[in-house]
Amino acid sequence: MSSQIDHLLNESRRFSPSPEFAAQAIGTAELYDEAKADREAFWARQANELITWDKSFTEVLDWSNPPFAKWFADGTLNVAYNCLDRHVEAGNGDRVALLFEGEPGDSRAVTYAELTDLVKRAANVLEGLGVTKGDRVALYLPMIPEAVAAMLACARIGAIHSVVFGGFSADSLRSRLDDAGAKLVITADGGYRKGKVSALKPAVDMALADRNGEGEQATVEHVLVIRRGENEVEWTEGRDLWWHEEVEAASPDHTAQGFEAETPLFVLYTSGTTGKPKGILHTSGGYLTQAAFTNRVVHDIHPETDVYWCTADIGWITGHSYVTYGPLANGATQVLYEGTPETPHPGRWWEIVQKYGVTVLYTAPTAIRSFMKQGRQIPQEFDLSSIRLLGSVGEPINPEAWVWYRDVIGGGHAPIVDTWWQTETGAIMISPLPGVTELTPGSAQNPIPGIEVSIVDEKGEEVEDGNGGLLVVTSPWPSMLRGIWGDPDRYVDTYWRMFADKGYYFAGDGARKDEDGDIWLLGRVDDVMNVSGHRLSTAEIESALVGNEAVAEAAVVGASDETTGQAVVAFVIIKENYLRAHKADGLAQNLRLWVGEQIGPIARPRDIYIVGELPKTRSGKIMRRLLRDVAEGREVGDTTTLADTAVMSVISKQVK
Ligand code: 7RM
Repeated sequence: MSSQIDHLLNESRRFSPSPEFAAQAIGTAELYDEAKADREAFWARQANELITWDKSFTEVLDWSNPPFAKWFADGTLNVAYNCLDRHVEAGNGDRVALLFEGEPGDSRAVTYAELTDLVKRAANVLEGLGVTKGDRVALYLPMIPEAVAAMLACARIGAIHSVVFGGFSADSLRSRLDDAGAKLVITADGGYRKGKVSALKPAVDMALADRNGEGEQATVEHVLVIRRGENEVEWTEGRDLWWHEEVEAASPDHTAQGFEAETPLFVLYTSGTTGKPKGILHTSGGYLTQAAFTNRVVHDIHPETDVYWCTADIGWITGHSYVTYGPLANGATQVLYEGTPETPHPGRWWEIVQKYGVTVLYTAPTAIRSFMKQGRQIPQEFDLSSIRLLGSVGEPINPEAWVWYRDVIGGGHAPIVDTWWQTETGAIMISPLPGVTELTPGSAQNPIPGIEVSIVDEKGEEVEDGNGGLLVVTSPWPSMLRGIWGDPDRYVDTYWRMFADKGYYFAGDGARKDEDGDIWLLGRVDDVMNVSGHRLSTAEIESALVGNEAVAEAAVVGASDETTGQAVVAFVIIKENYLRAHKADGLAQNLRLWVGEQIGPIARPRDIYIVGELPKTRSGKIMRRLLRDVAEGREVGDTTTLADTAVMSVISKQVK
């Protein structure tokens, strides 16, 4: 099997930062040179300048026992102090940390002083419940300020939080609680989603109920319940406590203690290919350094003037690094929105941008494509002129969506940073620097200063520029995962076994470097299709499909085929305005021909299914595995991590 992935699409548009943007940008070209000259010294400088250490570190990186890295190991710090108290001590207590916007329209500004007070009280509550350093605390919460406070309260006392997406079922929650051995759960009565209160507490109750005498008793001792939805809740006396009662009664004084830099900060579960979720472990000093650094230089955060908005849920790594830790370590002011983009009207996000004067917006391609599907007239009803920088994360952003994002949301001038990274990498790894890089739509472009990657074949040899291969990280980085909770062998096997002799981290993604040295992400290697011996990436064919005026979203998979080995099967969603103006007759055939013209006959889908929805995770990633089941006529596999578990039966019906 060859790991080469054929390259099909070319993009020639380029966008330079304006001189005004470049002049004020925090990340400069010198950072690349500095990091190249001495990588460890570069990260040491970032760690010293961005973080307040209780005790300074003397050693930068300990890589004596790979792949188990230690960064800044003899230094001590308190992560919550870095995100809160020090800003208050510096005289910025009145600066707004969180501009909270509830879905029903309630809003609340929380200053750094107020958030610090809340976190100190919450830390006292947790300690009062017997939670201490190293204990695991599960958070199952809506996007409200208390969720951020709960994460920081854990960090403050050295407890390890594990955030579980509010949309996950009781079963998924239970398996994560069991795997982590959580001592405490922090949840809410509910949160607002799509115009109504979506209850959370019943799922916690179910997750904690002894399952049919199966015996295994959960480790959870208490459940702290935040009041948000005014929902009736069932109460287990002795176990359940109201957050607001405990917090109000708690002392507002709490001294942050310094912990060693390698103190675990959180475990975040991501579904592995084998089904059993992996608890990705991150620690404190290195993680906070890279989260803060990237938020500063990639999102170009000027804490005094910017109003930043990362739309990610805290149940996703993006919410950890770019809602909670990075921006708060930098003392930024940010929007926190509870609800869904279309509630109560399709312009809700743009109304929020206008209301708060958002300057930097960071979101996912799936959201951008869904706004494209509805048409530009919706955002155009709002004043988006405050926006000066846009970011994208989570999936390849196809050039058409990139250009739409820049034109319609970014006023035709905002740079876009397409940021590649993973739960495992903890922070951004590949991205333009917005004041430096000449932008290429669709490409994440270059590793950030201090990060080294390569694109290799299955032997670990670098492939020639222009060819597709496997993306690897070739040297350890500060925010790298430190392991899989409770399973060190799986950590080594999953990420380091493939290129053990070279010591490379294998990311699981395909990528290609073009003649300009820009990196193009091609999708998960597991999703690569082999058609008559040609290895085709999902990203390029999907990009070609959404490049057609009729198509809003597309997902392609390889389905077994008697003559070609595998055949390309595409699932597409048609734009609403296209459907209003045209008949859909013959559209599938036209799209097959279109793909053939755009990238060549080899990529022409055998089947194109027009569907109303695609199966996505809560963070917006397409679950191609499920579409492969449909394309090959199998029963659809495990759907528990889907945002909307009903979509697969709808798609199966549409395909039949
Ligand atoms: C941050 C996050 C990780 C996977 C990763 C890729 C894909 C993420 C991009 C991207 C192309 C991007 N963490 N991915 N960002 N692909 N361009 N800018 O998403 O753990 O949830 O997912 O997401 O496949 O391996 S994650």
